[in-house]
Amino acid sequence: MRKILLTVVLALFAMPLFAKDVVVNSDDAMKFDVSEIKVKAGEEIKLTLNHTGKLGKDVMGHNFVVLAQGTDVQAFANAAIQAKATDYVPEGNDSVLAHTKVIGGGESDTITFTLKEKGTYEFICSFPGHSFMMKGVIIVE
Ligand SMILES: [Cu+2]
Repeated sequence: MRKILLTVVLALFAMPLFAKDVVVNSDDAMKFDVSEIKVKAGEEIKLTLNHTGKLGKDVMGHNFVVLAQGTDVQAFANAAIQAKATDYVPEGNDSVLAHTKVIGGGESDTITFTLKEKGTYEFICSFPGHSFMMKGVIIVE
């Protein structure tokens, strides 16, 4: 009986009381290793973007940008090209729900964010020319 109780208590502690950890790796081949991320509505997401390559952020920089549902991704990516000073995230753009900074080989960045509404959110790397390869979806259930 006591053992069962202990197991139940441990199981409770093992539940995601804190943020959901998501790790996304990117590389010199202009790829994310994840194309689909599933989370629950309202849960805090702790997302770490790693760059496992060797190239610097000026030539092979990557970021992770979460876009609002219904965003015209191509139009956003085009606007982002102009925003080098702000890590290719246009300032004051309502489409951006969360983003990391731009990182180069060997670097990482971690962000936390929450998606409250169920649905499908697109994510991209907004470094010029990368979004057609570096993209995926966050499915919020
Ligand atoms: Cu990139």
